[in-house]
Amino acid sequence: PGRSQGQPIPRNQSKTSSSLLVPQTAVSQAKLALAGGLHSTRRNLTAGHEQSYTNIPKNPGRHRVQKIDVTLSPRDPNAPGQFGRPVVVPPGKKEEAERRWKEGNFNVYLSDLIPVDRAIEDTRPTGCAEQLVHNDLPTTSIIVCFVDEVWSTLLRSVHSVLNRSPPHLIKEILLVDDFSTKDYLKANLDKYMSQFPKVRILRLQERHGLIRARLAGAQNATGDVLTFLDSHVECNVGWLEPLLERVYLNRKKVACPVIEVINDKDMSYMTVDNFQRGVFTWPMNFGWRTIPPDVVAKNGIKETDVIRCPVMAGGLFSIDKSYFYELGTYDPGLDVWGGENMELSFKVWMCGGEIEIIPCSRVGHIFRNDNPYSFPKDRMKTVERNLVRVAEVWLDEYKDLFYGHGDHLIDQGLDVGNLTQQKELRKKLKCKNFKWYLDNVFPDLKAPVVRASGVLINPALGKCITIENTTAMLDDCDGNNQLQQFNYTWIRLIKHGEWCMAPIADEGSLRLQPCDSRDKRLRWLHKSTSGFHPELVDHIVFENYQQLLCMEGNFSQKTLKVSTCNPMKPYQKWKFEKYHEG
Ligand code: UD2
Ligand code: MN
Repeated sequence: PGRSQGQPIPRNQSKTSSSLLVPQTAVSQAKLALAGGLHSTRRNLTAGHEQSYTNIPKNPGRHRVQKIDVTLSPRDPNAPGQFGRPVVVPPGKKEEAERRWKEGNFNVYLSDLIPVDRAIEDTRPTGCAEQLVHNDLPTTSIIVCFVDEVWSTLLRSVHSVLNRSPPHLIKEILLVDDFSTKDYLKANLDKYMSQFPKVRILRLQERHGLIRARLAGAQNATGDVLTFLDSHVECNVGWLEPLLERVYLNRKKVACPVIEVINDKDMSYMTVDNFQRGVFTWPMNFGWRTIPPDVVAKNGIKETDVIRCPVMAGGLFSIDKSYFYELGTYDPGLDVWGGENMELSFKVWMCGGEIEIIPCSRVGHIFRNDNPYSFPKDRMKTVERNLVRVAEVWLDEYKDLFYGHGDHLIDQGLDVGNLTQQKELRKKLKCKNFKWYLDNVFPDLKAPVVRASGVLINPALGKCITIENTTAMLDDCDGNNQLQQFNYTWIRLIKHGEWCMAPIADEGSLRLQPCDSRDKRLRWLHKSTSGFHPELVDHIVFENYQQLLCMEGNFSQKTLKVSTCNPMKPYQKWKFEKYHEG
């Protein structure tokens, strides 16, 4: 996994810029998605308003979203960063600014320079201000977890909530201090926040990590809905009501604002491209994808339409508190940071809920290239371990795609802890399987359960592998012969039904054995000198992972053997009938 999570595509930025941490630009992704042709149903992309509005609860009275923003006539309109404008570090302060960068992995010097209650531009699409929400929306507890957050950004987050939300909807703002070490947070925070009766500070006595810190916040929350925020955000005008409205319409909806970009270098508030969804690529890397423009046009999708979201970014969302508990909250076995957004997303979708991005709700967030705080254990291992927990509980037969694209840390004895409770929970909630999720929520994800399949041919010999008793032999190719059918899995097993191809070292022969996903002897690297690609058949060999021996056919007999790999030997080159893109 990368060192941090990518940001959505800011508007008016070069679409080909690679500095945005966005794996795919809007343009190239449009081509990709169209090639798949899977985007054509409106149902998969936007929420059905029709459906939601049919079960409107009790009081149908509605009003326009309130435009509450006490920063609109700022005390100092000329202050740096006012109205979300970019700020330049004054000459002579460059060194100081550079030095202070690492306090938060963004321009901390500039953050301290701009007002904690600055105004920002109202970036909502046209039409949002006219939308109606119910008069009797539920109240919410805002939960902000932080560890050693920069003073000015923490304050700006809190001010933006207080200044731009209808007061009666905010039950409380819970600041959960995840065992920060910075003195200013210990000495000054209580005093500063005491001017706001709704703000409560919860101090954890040991480092919980953001996942368990959120759970501690939830335990202490008294509002109907939980709204989670990161500690370096700026909520925009009218951000809250549209989120609560979705939860009100259906308590199983999890509502996310559009996450906008607070530039880490100049602290400007940048709006983002419309129509972005949260998705993931293997091995479960979160990312943003824009719905292609012609799909938007063809389906008549409006800028204000709620977007169905396969996975949430993680940090900012509203969820009905009782529903959150019904779902068993987060897996409390997840540590520190990472993967919890996948877990909750799969859980919500597969167990009867929905995740939506609400374009009329917008919150800015500082995306950073690296976590500014330390991890109690190795960072990569922590994230990998979290993801393995998610994969084992939720991915079913698709988990091999995760392992096959990843680093196989699980092979190196990674202890992921006990998963019984999580698996029990999934059963108890009668959740749907991962295939259902792929078919219904994220049909454009490429997820073939095997990497290659069909007959396994040696092009130089013109022969295929066949099974006699349990021994692998060569024979004339026959695609209809069951004994010649193999699957090549993402974790590099060559499977014939439930049996796996194994080298028998002393004989040098090849035989089927019961599969064991941990047995490295059963793994075959389908190697080519220039990467894995079916067209490169001339270069492809099957090299045994453990013994570094290659599969080789015999010219005069029908036999197969394993022998020392030699890229010059054509009888060591193999090709599957079909390769599946994933
Ligand atoms: C994103 C999410 C973040 C979380 C993470 C994956 C957004 C905007 N942000 O990464 O919320 O879902 O992906 O796990 O969607 N924190 C603690 N204790 C810790 C570590 C972090 O309290 O041990 C706090 C931290 O101060 C911050 C929040 O948790 O307020 C999220 O951490 P981050 O900002 O480093 O995560 P981010 O935005 O890179
Ligand atoms: Mn963050």
